[in-house]
Amino acid sequence: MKAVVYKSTGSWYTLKTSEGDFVESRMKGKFRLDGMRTTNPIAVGDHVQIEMEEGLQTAVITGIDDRKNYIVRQSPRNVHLRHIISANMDQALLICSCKSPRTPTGFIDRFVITAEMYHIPVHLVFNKRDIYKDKQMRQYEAMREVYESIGYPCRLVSAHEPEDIEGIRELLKDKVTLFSGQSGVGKSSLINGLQSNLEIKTKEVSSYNEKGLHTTTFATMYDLDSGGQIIDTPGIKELALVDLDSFEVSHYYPEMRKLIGSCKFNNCLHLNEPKCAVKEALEEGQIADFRYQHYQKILMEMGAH
Ligand SMILES: Nc1nc2c(ncn2[C@@H]2O[C@H](COP(=O)(O)OP(=O)(O)O)[C@@H](O)[C@H]2O)c(=O)[nH]1
Ligand SMILES: [Mg+2]
Ligand SMILES: [Zn+2]
Repeated sequence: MKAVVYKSTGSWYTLKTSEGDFVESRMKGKFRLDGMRTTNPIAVGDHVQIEMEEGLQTAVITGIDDRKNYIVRQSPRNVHLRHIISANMDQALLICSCKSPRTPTGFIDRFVITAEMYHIPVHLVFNKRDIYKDKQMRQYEAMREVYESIGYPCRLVSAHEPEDIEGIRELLKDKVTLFSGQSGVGKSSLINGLQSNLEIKTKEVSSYNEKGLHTTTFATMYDLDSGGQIIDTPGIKELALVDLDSFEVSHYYPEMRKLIGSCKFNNCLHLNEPKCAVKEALEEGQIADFRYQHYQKILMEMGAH
């Protein structure tokens, strides 16, 4: 029988079978996919084959399908290990806010770079519009102009506004969507607004929880009655860039990617090289200053200059 992974906590997985039943399940044998060393061989969103256990309510996972995509982070305990956050997503919604808390554009840029690496389309959802003043509205408009021009649709919402929730519902219909964002921006509130019977705790994130136990960082998939699935990722504060070479970073900047062939040097890092098409575009205002500043910062952290 086929099934999809909805939740994984250590060695047990909650699956939804192709017949629509939820079943607890364990893994049989070892799987290693894509030659990657992972802390979790099976992740939320994975499509698996299962066999029911004789006389029990549980199942064993006997196989796993190839992934359409997946997103990983570095294991906090071992730099060589990857933790697969989730697999087989159609899109990601990055929940942001211009207030309480303000989402830094550096955080947004790292997220969209990661999504580009794994070929996951991103929508930026700015929540808490009900508490924005003119200043925050201007900040939102400025970000929207930049991000929409490079291919990331933006929308302004409030989790308290039913019409806004309905707009998001349309966006999610019949798709598997990763919900991400820093804690406090309103992910749980939005998910509860979309599907009230889930009653996910809001304001639940406490720092000592995140440091101590890893149970709070497991992703969970939820069905929407209106069609589609949400993958909630509590506890993911920062998506550090992993498995990325300094020469590749500009490939994951859509506004730079199209210029790379026009640089004089084919190994141009777009930092101080002469006749660099990226620097020229920056000077002409075709690339946003803050986007380029984050690019410089990321390369510096990788030791590129
Ligand atoms: N004013 C306002 N507050 C919100 C909105 N969405 C969420 N909040 C509040 O922000 C806090 C954090 O929300 P929560 O959903 O737990 O954020 P999460 O950490 O991203 O899951 C809670 O106190 C919510 O009531 C919104 O659209 N407007
Ligand atoms: Mg939450
Ligand atoms: Zn260049």
